[in-house]
Amino acid sequence: MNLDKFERYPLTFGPTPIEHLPRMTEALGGKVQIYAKRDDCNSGLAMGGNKLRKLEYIVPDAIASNADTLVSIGGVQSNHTRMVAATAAKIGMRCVVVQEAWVPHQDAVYDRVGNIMLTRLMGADSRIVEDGFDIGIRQSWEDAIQSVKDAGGNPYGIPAGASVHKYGGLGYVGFAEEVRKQETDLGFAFDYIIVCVVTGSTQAGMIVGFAADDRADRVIGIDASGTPEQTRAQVREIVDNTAALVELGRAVREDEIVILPDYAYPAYGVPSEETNEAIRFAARTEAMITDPVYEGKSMQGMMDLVKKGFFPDGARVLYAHLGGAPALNGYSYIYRNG
Ligand code: 5PA
Repeated sequence: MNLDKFERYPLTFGPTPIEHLPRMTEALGGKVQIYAKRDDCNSGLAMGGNKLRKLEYIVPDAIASNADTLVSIGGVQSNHTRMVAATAAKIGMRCVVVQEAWVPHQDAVYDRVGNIMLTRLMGADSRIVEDGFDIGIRQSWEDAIQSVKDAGGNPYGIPAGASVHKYGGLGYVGFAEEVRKQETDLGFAFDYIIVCVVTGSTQAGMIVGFAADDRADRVIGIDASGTPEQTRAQVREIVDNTAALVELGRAVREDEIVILPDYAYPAYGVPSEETNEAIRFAARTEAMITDPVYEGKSMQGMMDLVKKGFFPDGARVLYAHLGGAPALNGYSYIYRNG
């Protein structure tokens, strides 16, 4: 496997810490050791998160294309569009982001706070449209790309979550390589990795990266899209494309792609009571802040799997914390009493 041949534009601090979570481990019965890899603390750019690992491999291509404007898409409280806005500011490009109506919301300030506020603060042209949730290629995004051209600019398109971009999977191949190095220092290997999955390139990159030492099926994707067939198909596509790029040297089998659909209910962007309990649990045991759209659902999934005995006694589980806390501000009514 060869990741080093790809140019990487640094946007992060470097390798992210892995920490043991002793109070969470204890509260979940003490038989499964819980660790977190803190990609939520990976950068000084606008609170960081998983998208920066992906964007590090995309920026060189954007610069090489002579673009002057990054154009991307997400929901109103998208972390991804915040990260694209941050990247554009950092590399001195303009930024247009389409923010679709992916989530029904109650808070009056939902479209003023959290991610979208930071996005606007960094100077991005944030365009709210009415289209609903869909992880695929969107007309609204293509229209935004065209609008930059019409205004005489040179756009560089980045699809939702930077996922179906040709280099979208590379960043999380790097994550797997980083974990392998950290495991050498720690003196043990993790038995499972828990990751939230929606647009797919985070998990797809991990699958390819961990396929190199034959443990891709230990990457447990917790779907938060509520459209798991579409997410799985997108993961499959990104796995194949990324495996070819890094010359994995073998095909990834269907059974090496593990995505559990059981925790996304009632819908994308809407937390269940169990999700809210998981968010409170992580906050109260470890002061680890998770959000109602993504990480709260993967936290809920991990807790449920521990309780159900999915992991054998003594297993070491690595929770990939991918960021996303700013969205909590759009859900203040739910957490008004904690
Ligand atoms: C997101 C995605 P993938 O989209 O790569 O599967 O990652 C899921 C994910 N955790 C997990 C956090 C904090 C995320 O932000 N966010 C999207 C966004 O627009 O923010 C792409 C959906």
